[in-house]
Amino acid sequence: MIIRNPKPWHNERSQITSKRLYLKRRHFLKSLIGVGIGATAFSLTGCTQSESEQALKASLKRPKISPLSTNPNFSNLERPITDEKLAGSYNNFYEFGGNKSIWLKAQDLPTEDWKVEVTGLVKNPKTYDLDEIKKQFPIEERIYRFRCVEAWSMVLPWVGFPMKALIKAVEPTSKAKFVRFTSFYDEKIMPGPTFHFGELPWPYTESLRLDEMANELAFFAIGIYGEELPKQHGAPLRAVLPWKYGFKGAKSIAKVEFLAEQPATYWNTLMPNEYGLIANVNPEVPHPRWSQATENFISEGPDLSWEIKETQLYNGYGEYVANLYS
Ligand SMILES: Nc1nc2c(c(=O)[nH]1)N[C@H]1C(S)=C(S)[C@@H](COP(=O)(O)O)O[C@H]1N2
Ligand SMILES: [Mo]
Repeated sequence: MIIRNPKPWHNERSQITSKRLYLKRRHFLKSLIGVGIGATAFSLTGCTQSESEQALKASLKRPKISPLSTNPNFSNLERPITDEKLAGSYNNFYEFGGNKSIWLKAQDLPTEDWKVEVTGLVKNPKTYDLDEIKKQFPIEERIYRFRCVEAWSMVLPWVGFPMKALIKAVEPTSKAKFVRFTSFYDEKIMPGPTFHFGELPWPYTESLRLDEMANELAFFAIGIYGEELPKQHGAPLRAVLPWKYGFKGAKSIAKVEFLAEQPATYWNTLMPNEYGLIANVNPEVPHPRWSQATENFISEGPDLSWEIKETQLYNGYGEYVANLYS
């Protein structure tokens, strides 16, 4: 069993001694190399490695969210929480590029005066800003397992509120059966992946059935590691659906719409032969090009950079969601 400070990010940064920082930095570089991203994580920046590290740290330094308490039902410590710098430099955000090293490019995302329009088949449509969201909804921390369809996985401490709280506020009508999340898009600052030359179905959209959105687990994150979301993680508001593959969790959401019919989504339009709307984590349903039976858990252990683990049905959250799919 690993005994460790469960919330290192709750420490004041100023209290961290230089020795610890030094060890952490060594460890961080080691973990980057371990997962095979050492060469690429910093290669796009055109700066020295230490300049890049400073820039990465700056990108991760966000206003603290307080007061904050961890929901005891989601304090998941059977696996170590993934290192903050590792999680913040190994991302998928295709608007900013097709590899994992988009953190620097993502700093172009304009998050000032963000508005989220909640609209469609609801009694109380409303456009929220971030302050209203923080005031109106019950903000808490939840530590969730995170599983990308590419088979890497992490454990991440999100800060946010359950989607069901938004449902309660806007009151979908009886006609509403689906919800669609639309990410912010501006082609002037979002070059997209270089490996794809055809038309891409921007903006990024994702969708859930309304009963999935109303499930206890479905979460809107406004923060991670006790602070507001860094841009690379999808500031200022993104979806987190821990029983589904990571692509379902749209980043930098600008619009939430309640709909009668199932909408097209970004990935279902682009890759109709991959996973459909549901896309639950399931070891028995392989991707067309790889098995999902195991996952590569990106931990922060000093000896192992990732561990191969057996994939769990619903990513281990069956007690919450299995009844949605009987
Ligand atoms: N708008 C948008 N949202 C997105 C993506 C994206 O490319 N664009 N990638 C998805 C995928 S594939 C994953 S695995 C997660 C990654 O979240 P993270 O970088 O915060 O770990 O974001 C999801 N949300
Ligand atoms: Mo993903």
